[in-house]
Amino acid sequence: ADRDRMVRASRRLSLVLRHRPDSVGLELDEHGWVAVDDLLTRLAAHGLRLDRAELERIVATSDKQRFAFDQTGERIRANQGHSVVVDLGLRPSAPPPLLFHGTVARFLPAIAREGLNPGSRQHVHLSADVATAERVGRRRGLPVVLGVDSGTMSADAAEFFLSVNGVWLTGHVPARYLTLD
Ligand code: HQG
Repeated sequence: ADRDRMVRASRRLSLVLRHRPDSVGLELDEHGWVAVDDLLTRLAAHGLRLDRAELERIVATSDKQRFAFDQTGERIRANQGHSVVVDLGLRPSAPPPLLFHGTVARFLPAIAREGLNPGSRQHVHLSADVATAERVGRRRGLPVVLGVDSGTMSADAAEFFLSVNGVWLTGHVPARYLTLD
C-alpha cells in the first residue's frame, strides 16, 4: 500500500516537474527547478500530502532516477523528459557509436518518413542498450527496437546530451541513420 502510494506520488511528480507545473499552480525556473517547500505546499493543496522524508525516499528509490535535488537540497527538478521548455544545462557529449530507440510497429511508417521526432518533449530519447530500449517501447505495446547510427550522426555534427540518469538525448534523428534491429 505504501509502495503504491509512492508510485502514484512519483507519477504525479513526473507530471508536475516535466509537463504540467501549472496543474498545481507552480512555475519551474528556466533550468527546471522548483523550491521543495513550494512543491510540497502546492501538492498538498491539490490533495497529495507528502512530507520531505517521503519526497527524499521517492528521489532516492526512483528506478530511473527521474528527479534530483540541487546541492543545497532546497530545490528539486526532473532529470529529463520535459515538455515544458527548460535548459537543463547539459553539455553536448560524444555518444557511443550505436544507440537504440524503443517504439512500436504502428509508428514505423511515420518514423520512416520523418525520422524520430521529439513529439511533445524537448528531445528524442535514446537508450545505450537494447534491453532498456525494449522497456521503453513496451510502454506502448509489443516493442520494436531501432538502431541509431549515432557515431555517423555525431560526425555529421548532430549534438547529443547524456542526462544525469543515463538517457541519451538529441533533437531529431533523420531516418537515414535508423536501422530496424
Ligand atoms: C514515437 C520514459 C510517429 C516514439 C521512457 C515514441 C523514456 C514517432 C513516441 C522517456 C515519431 C514518443 C521517453 C514519428 C518518434 N512519427 N511516432 N516521426 N518519432 N515517435 O513518451 O521515447 O518513465 O515522448 O517512438 O523510459 O517513448 O517517463 O518518448 O514511441 O526515457 O521516466 O513517439 O519516457 O521515461 O513518446 O519515452 P515519448 P519515448 P519515464
